[in-house]
Amino acid sequence: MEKKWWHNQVVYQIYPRSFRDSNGDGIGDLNGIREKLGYLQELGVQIIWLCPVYRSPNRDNGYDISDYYQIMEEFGTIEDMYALIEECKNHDISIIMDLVLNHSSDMHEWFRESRSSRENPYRDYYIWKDPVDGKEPTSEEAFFGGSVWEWDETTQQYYRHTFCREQPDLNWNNIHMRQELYKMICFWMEKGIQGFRLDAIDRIYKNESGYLESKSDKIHEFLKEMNHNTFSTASHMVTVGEASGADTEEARLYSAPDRQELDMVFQFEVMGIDGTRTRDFEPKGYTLKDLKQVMAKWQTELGSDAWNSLFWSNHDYPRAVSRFGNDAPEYRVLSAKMLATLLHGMRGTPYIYQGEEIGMTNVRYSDISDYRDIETINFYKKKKSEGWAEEKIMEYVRRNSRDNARTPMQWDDSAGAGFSEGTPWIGLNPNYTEINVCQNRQDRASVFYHYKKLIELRKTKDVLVYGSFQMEYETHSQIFAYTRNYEDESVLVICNFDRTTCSIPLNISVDEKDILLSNYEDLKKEDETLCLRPYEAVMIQTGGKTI
Ligand code: TEU
Ligand code: CA
Repeated sequence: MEKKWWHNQVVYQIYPRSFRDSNGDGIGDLNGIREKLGYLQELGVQIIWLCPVYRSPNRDNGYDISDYYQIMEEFGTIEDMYALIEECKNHDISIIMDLVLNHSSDMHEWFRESRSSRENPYRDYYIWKDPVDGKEPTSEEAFFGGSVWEWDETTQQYYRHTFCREQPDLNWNNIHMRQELYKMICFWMEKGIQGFRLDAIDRIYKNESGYLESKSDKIHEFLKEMNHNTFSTASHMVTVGEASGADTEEARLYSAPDRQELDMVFQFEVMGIDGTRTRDFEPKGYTLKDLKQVMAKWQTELGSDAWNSLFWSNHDYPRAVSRFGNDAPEYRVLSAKMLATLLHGMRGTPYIYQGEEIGMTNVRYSDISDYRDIETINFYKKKKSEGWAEEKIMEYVRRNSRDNARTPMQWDDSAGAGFSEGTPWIGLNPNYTEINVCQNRQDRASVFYHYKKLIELRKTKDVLVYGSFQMEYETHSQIFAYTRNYEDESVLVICNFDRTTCSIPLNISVDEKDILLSNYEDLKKEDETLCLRPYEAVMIQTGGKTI
């Protein structure tokens, strides 16, 4: 396969609102990100993905854009953005921007025009429909609650919004609308942006009846057209599409290089495995075997010509260590390192969500008024109206809320956690006094140094990047292990997903110097048995020998 500059790197995802506030108004900003580039460079990060920083009324924290060419006032100015782009170059860091192309804000000029009259030239930039049998044209439910159709009194039609009502869906069937988007993408490319993350890209196509078709050839047609008009006009671009429901075959259609659409997709098969944020936030039981099966499938079925994106969390999901590891004080560091080892040893490009590299956890706010996320608040209101008990709703909220990932980055143990000198827009996780960057940097055994080592390893060991993937101990219920093979190199990754100790047969001799990385100080091995302690993770170079 043709090697690409981003194959052996990681992407660090920044949620600007919660990263670093440089002027004390409680809201993270662009100058705050600029201040912290040295930190990211020390970690070994060479690509950052910025969640939306465009002008926005913030109904959905920047995912509702009112001007694609301007910066959100709270985040700074366009000059601050240029300064950030410049400073990133000095730190050898490329920037990926978020592209929200399924919808705009209802405050966008196009939508204001569009809703003003049926004859307006911008009318067709959005999806307007007459009632069908006196009702909404389709019965689809919006992501953040209610129907996807909103009645407009002035022009006596419905407009469609897949997310909240202030996020009207753009009409991709209109070529002029598409061309406006391509022009905007080229604008940012000319400014020095080296990649894009395409928000909800599997939702852009709506058919004649206004119904969303997430598996349509049309999406691929549009992406080819976009690629041709934008990304492919420069050589150094990297793109990742959010296609949450994609299966391996669709992911290949999006990301196989010869198709010239995108470089990678985010698929959410692991994200939904326990029912988090699926319908009514209803929890779903799953076992480690289920998780193994899903992850192994993506490793092997994507084929040798397409590329995976690897992630345990993002700004839309609870914290990885609280969800897939164990955030109890005695296991937090161990399990955070274990999860990192498992993921970064796999084939694909790993994404690190801010704070993950220091082992940040979910938050447990006591009251609904502490939450900021529109999805969480709408869920609360809905369940209240259905008569659910307060404590039950709050239990669901705490487990599912996107705000778990959106609490401010914990830099140090000072009053504002080093995030802000003012009052943060959303409450700090009280554990910032123990879990923070400063503490992590002082401790050579911290989660931070473990991530740093993993990032380094992927840059030096081709086997971790291009090696084939082979499951080991496949049916084991608490061990997740695999081998990577490339030319005459082999690496074995073994992770214990449980807090109990367990032994497995290992019939190769392992020397201290073969251990590339571990979250314990030594290896506990007796004859041909390897004893794995709680959440133990070890990456061993086996030099072509199989176990
Ligand atoms: O998320 C899209 C989205 O809602 C799905 O991926 C969803 O998370 C998944 O299908 C779960 O069922 C993006 C952004 O990441 C999110 O923050 C925005 O709120 C949303 O788009 C709207 O722009
Ligand atoms: Ca600020």
